[in-house]
Amino acid sequence: MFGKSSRRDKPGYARLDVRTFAVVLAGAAVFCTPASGAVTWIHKSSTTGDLPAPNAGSQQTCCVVFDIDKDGVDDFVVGERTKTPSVVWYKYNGTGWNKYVIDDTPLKPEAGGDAYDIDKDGDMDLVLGQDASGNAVWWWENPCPDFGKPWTRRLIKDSGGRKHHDQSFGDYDGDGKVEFVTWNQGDKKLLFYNIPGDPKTAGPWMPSPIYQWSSGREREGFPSIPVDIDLDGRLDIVGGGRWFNKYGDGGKFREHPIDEEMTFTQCAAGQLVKGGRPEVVFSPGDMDGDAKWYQWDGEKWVAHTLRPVLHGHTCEIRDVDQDGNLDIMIGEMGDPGAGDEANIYIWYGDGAGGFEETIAWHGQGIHEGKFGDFDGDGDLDILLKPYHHNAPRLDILLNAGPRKVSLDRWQRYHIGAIMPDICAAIQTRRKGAIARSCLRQRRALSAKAIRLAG
Ligand SMILES: [Ca+2]
Ligand SMILES: [Ca+2]
Ligand SMILES: [Ca+2]
Ligand SMILES: [Ca+2]
Repeated sequence: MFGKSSRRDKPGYARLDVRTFAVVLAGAAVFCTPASGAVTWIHKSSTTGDLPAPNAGSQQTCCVVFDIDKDGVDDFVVGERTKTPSVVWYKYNGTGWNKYVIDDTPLKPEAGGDAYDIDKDGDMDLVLGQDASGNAVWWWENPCPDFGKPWTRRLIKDSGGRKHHDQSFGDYDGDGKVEFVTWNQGDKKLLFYNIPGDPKTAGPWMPSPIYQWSSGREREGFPSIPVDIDLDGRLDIVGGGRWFNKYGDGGKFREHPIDEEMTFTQCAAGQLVKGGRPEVVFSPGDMDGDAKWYQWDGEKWVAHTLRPVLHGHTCEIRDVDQDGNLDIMIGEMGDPGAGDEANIYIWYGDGAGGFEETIAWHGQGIHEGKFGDFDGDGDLDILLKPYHHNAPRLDILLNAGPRKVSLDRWQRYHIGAIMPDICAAIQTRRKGAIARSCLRQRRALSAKAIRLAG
C-alpha cells in the first residue's frame, strides 16, 4: 500500500520515496489516494465560543493534562506569563469547557509542568517552574472538590539558577516512592527531589543534582509518560538527548547519551516496535531540524528520521486510532516557528517500525500540545495550545474515529506541478548539516506530498 513503510525503509521519507518512484516508473498521470485509517478531527475553539481563552495575554507557556476533579474525564491546566489569571484549568461541560482559576496573581511560568498527589490527600496537585525571570518552582494544592477559589501555592525551589523548562514525576530510584525531577537550565543541572513527608509545611525541598552539563545547547524535555528503558523493572529518566538510570546505593544516576545533537528537544518514549527496549522520539522543540525516533539494536541507538520540523515543541506517543499500535504526534509552533504553515503530524504505527505519516491539522501553531480524553468518550483528543501564534487562543481537536477506508475513490493530480518539488526533495536527502532554508524547503515539499495524498 502506498505510504506504508517497511521496517527496513527510512520512515518519514518512505512515503515520499515510494510515491516518487512509483510515479517515475509508471509515468502515469494519476496518483492513488491511499486508503487511510487516519483519525478524523472535530474542531473546537475559543474563537468560536467552545471554551474561553486563558486570559488576555499572548504568551501561553505551559499546559498540563490530568483529571483534576476525579470524575474520570481529563481536565487541563494552561499558564500564561504576561497577564492574570496566570494559571487556569478547564473542565468539560458536555458541549464545551468551563474555565476555573488556579492562580490569579502575576507569575511567569515556563513551558513544562507535571502533576502528582504531592500531599497524598487523594487528588492530583500541580507543579510549574519559573521561566528565565527567576529561580522558583511552585506546587499548587488541588482543593478538590471546592473549586470556588484559587489554589494554595507553595514553593519547591526558590534559590539557585533561573529557568526550569520541563518537569517529571516518577519512581526513578525504585524505592517505591515517587520522586520529582526538573531541568534547571540556568544552573545547567538536572535536579532530583524526594517529596517531603510534610509538603504543606516543609518549605523549599532539598535538591540532589544528578547531572550537570558545561557547554552546548540547553537540555530540556521529559516524556509525558515515563518508561523503563533498560527493562530492569525501574523507571528511567529520559530527556536532553539521553537517558539516565540509577546505579549503586548512593542515589547516583548514570548518563547514557542517545543523540548528542538532540539535547534541545521535546521527547516521548514507548513501544513503537513491540518487544525489547522502548523506543525514544526526539523533536527539535525550540529550534528547527529533523525529528527522529531511536531504536536500541542491542548495542547502540539506531536513528530513523521522521521529517524536518520547525520548532516541533509538541511530541507525544499514544495509540491515537486505537488499533493496538503506538502512534507519534509532533506539532510545530507558529511564532516562533512555521507561522500559518504550521502542521500537526501524526505517524500511525504498525507496531513493527512502519509508520504512515499524516497531517492532523494545518495552519495553527501548537506548543506543549497534549493528548487527553477531553470529552470523556474514551478516545484521545488533541489539546492545541499555541504559545504566541494567534494567542490568546485554545483549540481542541476531538477524535471522531478512524476515517472509513475506501478503495474506489481516486483523485487525479498533474505530475508537472509537483515533479520539480519531488526531484528537489530527492536531491536534498543528504545527511549531515542542513541549511535552515533547505530544511524549510524539504519540510514544505514533503508536507505538500502528504496533503496531496490526503
Ligand atoms: Ca475531570
Ligand atoms: Ca493532593
Ligand atoms: Ca495506533
Ligand atoms: Ca475523546
